[in-house]
Order: sequence, then C-alpha cells, then structure tokens
Amino acid sequence: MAAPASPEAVPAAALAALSVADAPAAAAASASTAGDKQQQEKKEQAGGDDAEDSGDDEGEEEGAAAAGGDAAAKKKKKKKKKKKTGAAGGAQANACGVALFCQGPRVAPPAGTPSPYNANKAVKHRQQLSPVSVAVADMFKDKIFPEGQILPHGGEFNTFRTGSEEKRAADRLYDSMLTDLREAAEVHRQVRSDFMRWVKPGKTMIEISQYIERGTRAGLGLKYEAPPVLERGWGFPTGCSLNHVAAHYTPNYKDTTVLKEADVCKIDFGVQINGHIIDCAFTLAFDPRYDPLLQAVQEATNTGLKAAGVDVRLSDIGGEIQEVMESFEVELNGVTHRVKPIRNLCGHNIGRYSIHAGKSVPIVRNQDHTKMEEGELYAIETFGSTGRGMVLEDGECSHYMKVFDRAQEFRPLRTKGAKDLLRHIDTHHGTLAFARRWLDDNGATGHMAGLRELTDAGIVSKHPPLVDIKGSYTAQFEHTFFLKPSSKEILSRGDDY
Ligand SMILES: [Co+2]
Repeated sequence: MAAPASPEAVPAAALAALSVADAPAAAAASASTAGDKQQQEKKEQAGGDDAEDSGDDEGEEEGAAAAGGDAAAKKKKKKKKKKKTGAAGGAQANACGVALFCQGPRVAPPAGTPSPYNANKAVKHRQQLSPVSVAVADMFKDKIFPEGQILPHGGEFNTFRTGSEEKRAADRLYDSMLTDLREAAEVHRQVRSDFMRWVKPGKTMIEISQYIERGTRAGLGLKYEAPPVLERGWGFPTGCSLNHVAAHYTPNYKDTTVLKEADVCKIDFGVQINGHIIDCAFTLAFDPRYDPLLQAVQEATNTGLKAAGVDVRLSDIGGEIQEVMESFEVELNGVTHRVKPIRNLCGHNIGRYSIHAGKSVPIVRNQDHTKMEEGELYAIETFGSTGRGMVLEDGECSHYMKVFDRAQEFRPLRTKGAKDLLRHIDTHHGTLAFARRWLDDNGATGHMAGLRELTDAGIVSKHPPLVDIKGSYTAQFEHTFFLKPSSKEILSRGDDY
C-alpha cells in the first residue's frame, strides 16, 4: 500500500498525520499547497524536471549528453555493472520478473524447488493446490517458514555488522516477530504465484481482488466466509489500480470494470499475522510494450532495497532510486517517454497494526536527513510513470482505515449507525485498512452514511485512488524487509520478483 507524499512535499503537520495513517488526504492537500506548487514551477522553469512532451525530453537528454554526458553514461554503466555482479538473488529476480510480465502469467517453479533466497532450515512437506487452499502453516515442518533474501546493510559503515557475533546474537530478539512475517510472506508468494497463472484479460476487477483475498485467507488457514479477525488476515484492501491510477483502487460492489489486454495493473496486497504486515506489490501487463516501464520500476525498487540499511539516509535511498528509474525510456504509440518516479508517493516503515508508521522512503532525492534504524520494518515501493510523475486523489473511494493515533481528539458520534459501524471496525479491522466490500460481505451493508460520519469525525480516514494524468501509465514494485542487527532480510522476495 502506497504512502502518499514524500517528506519534501509535505509540511511537518501533514507528516505527523502520515505517521498515524496513510493519509492521502494530507498528501493531496500538501501536494496542492502553494509552497509545493511554487517549488514545482521553479523546477520546471529551471528545466530540472522532466518536460511534459517527449520532444523536449529528447532535447534535454541530448543536451545533457553533450554537456556532462560522458560522466553520466559512465555512471549509468557503473550502476548496471554493479547490479550484475551484485547479489545473485537480485539479478535473478530481475531477469525472470521482466520476461514474466510481458508474456502474461508465469508458471511457478516445480514443487520442491529450493528458492535461492531461503537459507534457513524450512522444510516443505506438503504442496499447495490451485486455487490456494492449503494453509501455509501446514506445509512447513515445525512451522519453520522460509527466510527471505538476506542482504548486508547498505553503507560502508555497516560492513562490521555482517561478521559480528554480537549483532548475530541480537538478531534473535526478533525471532517470534520474524516467524509471523515469514509465514505472511510465504502466503503472499504462494497467492501471487497461483494468481499469476490464473489471471487473464476478461476477468472483472472484483473477480481479481476476490481471487487474491480468498487465496490469502486459505493460505492463512482461515475460512473465506468467516468474519475477519485481528489475529491474522488481509493486511489492507487488494489494490488493482489500472493504468494512470497508481494506487489505492480496489473495486466497490457494482463496479463492473474488466481487465483488458492493454492494461497496466498494479497488484498490491497485504498479509498480516498478529499485526505484523507484509506489504508487497507487482505490476501485471500482458503487452510487451510496457516492459521497459516495468523493468525501470523493478530495478528502481531493487536498487532501493540494496541501498537500505541501518543509519542510511532515507533521502539517499530516494536519490539512488530516482537515478535508476530515470535512466529508462519507454516508447508507446511512437512517443518516447522518460520514466519518471511519482515523486509524491513513497515507501514507509511499518508498525504493528500500522501500515504507515511515520517514516517515508522517498523515490526522489529530498532535503530530509532522517535515517533508518535497527529493528525497523520497511516497505520500499517505487512507482514509475509516463505522465507527470505526480498523483492526486480522484475517483470513488474504496480504502478506509481507522486513525491509529488515540491521542487525537475526535468529534462525538451522533447516530446509532455510526456507533455500530465503529464497533464493527474495531472488532474486525482495528487500525488495519479495509475495503468497503469487506463491510458488505460481513453484514455491514448500507454503511455509507455511518462511514461518512466516522470520516467527518476524524475517526476513520479515507484513501481514494491516487492518479496521474489520464492516458498515462504507471507501474509499481514493492517489497517488505526487516533491518536485523546483522543483516537485512527482504521478507517478501520470491523467485518471481
Ligand atoms: Co506500501
């Protein structure tokens, strides 16, 4: 799930709001503040930002090539090389990810194939079915779930951590939380792998979301029809945002939208166990024309994951992501677009039952000096666009979430409907984001008036779709990782991406 607005674009007050929730309202408000607009205009005048039409883009690039092109080209090359010689895991994920999305759904590796990412003693003694219907907890011996991809922390100053006995011992503090997260990540991998084999153009967005939601519940050992419980379940609504819609779209009932061959669809879904949330997303496209766009975003996300580490500045990670993203071009209908990072969307740290816990990982460089810290859980997600590289709220809202911060003052509720709905939300979703469909499915039909009262009272926040300009295309890749003392673990990494 996307965290709207980078710290650069958000005033301190709005950032505080972001820390309690994902607060697109704050994002949209801040995105349209005079300060930001001015800054943006200044940038555009100075030519520091990408021009809108591709003709200018090319001119700019040629200019850059003429001026400092050599250095830039070298830098680019160095980056590429670095990636190839880097972790075998990362390169492999890149290679299969791209081919996979253009050819449509991929076929998962045969059962029993060891993952290159899992170094621990996880032993699978049962196979998954399609659709997903076996609980992941029943598939692994002694409930030891596969580890994610283990990478060293970014930054030269962190090299001491890798061999440190002391740090390794400190890792054990996080064992029980990591068991939850690894199980949730394995559910995510199995659900998405089965989904990719199933999905094809012609499915409705409701079918698509529900296929994933059913799979997630089954993988967690829950019955699909049973009411949601807080101990384990969906992390947030199943995002399936299309084309210029970058994030926060899932269909409400009555939405008849159908997935088309030419669509670019961001599948962003979450799995939580005891409030420990895996937030992980990929982009689905059937038309190979979008490959460079998808590749740009996938590589940008992998770059961010590699750079992350204890004491690494969030802005530096954003800078590296931006550089990789902007080194790609995509040609659509005879027009060449430089891929732009969507600068007011970012990654975020994750707290217990709190999808956005206060820190933002930007996908462009900014002025923020905040650093990552040991023991933090993060989702790095990057968004690339052929449009403006900026999103605004638009369209019917489907994502809602109870405001996490209890210290905040709420207005009192007037109607019984709102009070009942609040009790329903407290019981079934707590401070996790939820979809309107889930209220309907669980008996809270006709909830709209109550929901409006709860949002007006400031108890529940709404998170409408975040869109770039019409006609543009956006892509997203996202992984959740944990900063252990000795290393970082890319929990949601799979053989697919
Ligand atoms: Co997210």
